[in-house]
Amino acid sequence: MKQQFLPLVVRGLMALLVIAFMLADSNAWAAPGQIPIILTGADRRPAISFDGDWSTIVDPYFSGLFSFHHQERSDGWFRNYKAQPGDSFPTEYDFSKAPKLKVPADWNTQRESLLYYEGPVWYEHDFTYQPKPRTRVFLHIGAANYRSWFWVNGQKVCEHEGGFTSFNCEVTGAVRAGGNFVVAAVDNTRHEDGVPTLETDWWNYGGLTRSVSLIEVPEAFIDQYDVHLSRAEGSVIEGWIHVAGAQSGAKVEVEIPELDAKTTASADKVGQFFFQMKVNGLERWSPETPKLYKVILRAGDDSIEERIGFRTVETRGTEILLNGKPVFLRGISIHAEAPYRTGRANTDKDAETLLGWAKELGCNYVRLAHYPHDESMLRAADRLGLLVWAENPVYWALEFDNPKVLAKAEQQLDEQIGTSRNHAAIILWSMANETPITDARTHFITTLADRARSLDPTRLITAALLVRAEGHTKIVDDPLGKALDVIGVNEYIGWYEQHPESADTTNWRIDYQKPLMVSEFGGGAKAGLHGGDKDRWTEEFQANIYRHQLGMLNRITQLRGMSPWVLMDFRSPNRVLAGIQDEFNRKGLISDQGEKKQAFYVLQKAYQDQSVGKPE
Ligand code: GCB
Repeated sequence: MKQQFLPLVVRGLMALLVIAFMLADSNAWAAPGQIPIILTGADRRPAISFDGDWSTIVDPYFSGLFSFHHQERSDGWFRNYKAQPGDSFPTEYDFSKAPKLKVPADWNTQRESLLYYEGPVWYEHDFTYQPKPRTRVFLHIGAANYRSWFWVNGQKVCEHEGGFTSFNCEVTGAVRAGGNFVVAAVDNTRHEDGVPTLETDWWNYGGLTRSVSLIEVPEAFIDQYDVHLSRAEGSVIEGWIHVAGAQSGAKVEVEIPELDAKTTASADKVGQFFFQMKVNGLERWSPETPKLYKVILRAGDDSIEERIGFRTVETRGTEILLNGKPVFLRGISIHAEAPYRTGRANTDKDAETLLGWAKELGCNYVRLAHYPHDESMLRAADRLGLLVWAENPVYWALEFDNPKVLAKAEQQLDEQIGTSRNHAAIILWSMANETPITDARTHFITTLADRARSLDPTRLITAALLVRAEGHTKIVDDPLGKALDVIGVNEYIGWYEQHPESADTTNWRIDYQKPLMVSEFGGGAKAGLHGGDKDRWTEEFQANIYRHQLGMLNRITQLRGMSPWVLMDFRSPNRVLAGIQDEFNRKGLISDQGEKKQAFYVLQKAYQDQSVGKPE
């Protein structure tokens, strides 16, 4: 009896261990008990770039990861096995013979057969490496849409969900001296419980859409930091630095050479170093003077050199104050669609083109819709002096009553704020776009808003709400407004409802004494198609919408800004009208080939004359 019992216990324990291992492995994000590493300013660190051609295999049935009985394979394609003479089994894949795709880029616009593809694609890249003592190594992925799995030399290093934020897989124990390889599986399948979910109005570009690199850091290293101007005291720069693996008694140093300012700070128990330093002669960052300072952060053997602007943003009643002064946000909404070539935007040149057009339009502000944009876009906004509404992909009808979906949205929010928090340009964190009004939704997004506020109390929280109508009155009373600092509303008078002229007789009732932004309005036009004001799809029709909208918006005394929809035409599978849309949302002021439509000039005139946004 006893003899039988012991092996049973052992077997039970072993089974538990296997289950624990499987659980840990299925969430291989980070070792159990460890928080995944978010790297602020990853692009400021020296890195070994993995950008370029990767070998790729399109795998619609995911047979590289799952066996014929749908079990995860131990001999999956992540092993990058090369068939040997005399093997007793066939090897039915070979990365060295597989076609290439460029990284960073979506796959849809690189290969005609992949334009509509939704499913897994395998990527493989060889590299040589020399491990260094006392060094931790991370694979840094700028973005992989939507789910992704990574292996280095056949060893799984992480998996990730969310297509628009960067993440880091620790590979310290997986890299070896000499030849190495990294294999990734990226799957852009849409999911009901995804963030975003099944329905969106943009192309589901898949792949390693942003840069991939290898980043080396010392054993104790700066992972996150926040350096900003104090709202309370105008000449105090404050913030914190977090050092992963900080030793007790360690110190950090913050220096801004141009201001002759330097301070040191000691760690608290969790490796966070808070600091404050008084500075003299600070030139504040603003759209008129987008001054950036070199900021050097040092912690033991680690250091980072940043370019940071200093400004404050807050609300007072229905006003938005930038550096203590009321500001009107003359904006435009922008998708991360690459100008001229379509596909996902991801280069400095894309950012310069898109934001250059926004400047030409007379903007001081852009809404970067509907997900976190690339770091190059945020750096360009800092340089060019464009205030930014930064948005998470909580778009339309998520499964708001599903706690797993909330966890996914929270993870993406943490990654977005953690990586982007030092951009002076960002003044608004947007929690959602056009969500259905239900209790579950309000609870879900309020939870996100609270989280964003606690992660970053220096900025304003907003969301793009839907409005309802009673007769000629548009009413803004969505209960979510309570959770916001700035109310955003989308409306399409003259396009999805009524006529452009209907705007002239529309009144607005806003049930919140908070700043109001019209975060979207607009209409579609095909560049080069002309006709009368009443001919839908012509440039004249679109321009007419803008003229009437601008008149109406000027009567909303609480209005503090606008970001019409949208700067440039973008691909959307919902837009199928042949000869006009051809799978592009045509509400751009500029076509995807860079042609400016008449409405561009209507808005430009209003922004340049500053005839919109008259003070109350
Ligand atoms: C909206 C959405 C945006 C769409 C736009 C449209 O309200 O927020 O994502 O693309 O309307 O064109 O219908």
